[in-house]
Amino acid sequence: MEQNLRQLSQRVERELESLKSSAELEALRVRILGKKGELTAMLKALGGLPPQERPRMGALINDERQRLTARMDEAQARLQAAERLAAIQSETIDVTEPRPLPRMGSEHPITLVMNELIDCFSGMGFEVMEGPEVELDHYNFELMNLPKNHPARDAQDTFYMDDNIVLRTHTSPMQARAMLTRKPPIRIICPGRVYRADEVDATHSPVFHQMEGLVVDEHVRMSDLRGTLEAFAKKLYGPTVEIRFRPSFFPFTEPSAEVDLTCTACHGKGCGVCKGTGWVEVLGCGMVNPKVLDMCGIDSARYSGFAFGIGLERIAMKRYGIRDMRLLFEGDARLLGQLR
Ligand code: 2U9
Repeated sequence: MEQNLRQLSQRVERELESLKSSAELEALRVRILGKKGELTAMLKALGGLPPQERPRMGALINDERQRLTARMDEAQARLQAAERLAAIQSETIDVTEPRPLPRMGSEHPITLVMNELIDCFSGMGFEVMEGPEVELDHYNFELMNLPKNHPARDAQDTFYMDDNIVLRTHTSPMQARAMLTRKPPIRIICPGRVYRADEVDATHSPVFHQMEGLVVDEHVRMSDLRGTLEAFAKKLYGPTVEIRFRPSFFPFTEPSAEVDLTCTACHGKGCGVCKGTGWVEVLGCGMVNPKVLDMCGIDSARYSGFAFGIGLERIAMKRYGIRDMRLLFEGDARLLGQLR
């Protein structure tokens, strides 16, 4: 039995040297030291020896068990360390490896133009105010001097939710709210989506964007309106651009005007863009109708104001050479990607 023990011990030593994984080591541990293992079997076989040999042989087997246990623990520590290192190396990320760029989003041309206009008017001391797109008839029409029988309220132009609620047809109701809740001086711009029951074509859409501006204070004059719009035009299109006012009519302003800028494509000489006139219409404006001031709680005997309205689609289409308004609403990434 002593010889068997020595052979077992040498065999286990050899196997310990050639182990490749901690799983193999565990299998060896079970095969030698486990309940049904080879060394355990030797202990069980002690009963077959003559009684005087049993204590010495028993001690030899127990010593060998302790020694092998220690050797296996050592091997386990070594194998586990190697396995951990291999795992770390295989999981290392090469941060220098080139990879395809993720698809980037881009701002919509309307957003680009809106932000540009907000920057321009903020620089002149205007504050941005936004409000609801679903509005009371009272704010959208009545306070804007568009009484119940006014042609601009025609069902063809307005989306009525019910008798009193509409999708706002302009951002003016926001300015009415400002006048009703604040005291002059008021200097605000109201950008946002507005709705009109128009058929879709290259220049019309039932939803579009406006930015309206309102200034109310003592002694506000038409020359203030002109100076403000001239500064806006030069900031947006450069110092050589000129503006001209043409008389117009809006129920909420009196007097009213439409404003043209010199055509930036031909610098006023006349071309296809401006249909040979040298001028391009960009916005409408006027002095706030005193009736509107009074209905909005501002004393028209003391205060006056000017207002303007800019269609953002028109500016964006000119700025980016987009000929069909539908392109602005279709969300085709190929269009948006070109303007990044
Ligand atoms: C208040 C009083 C007056 C806003 C104004 C216009 C002229 C105008 C158009 C421009 C292009 C609409 O989007 S568009 O089609 N707007 O011409 N808007 S004056 O006047 C106001 C606003 C608020 C309290």
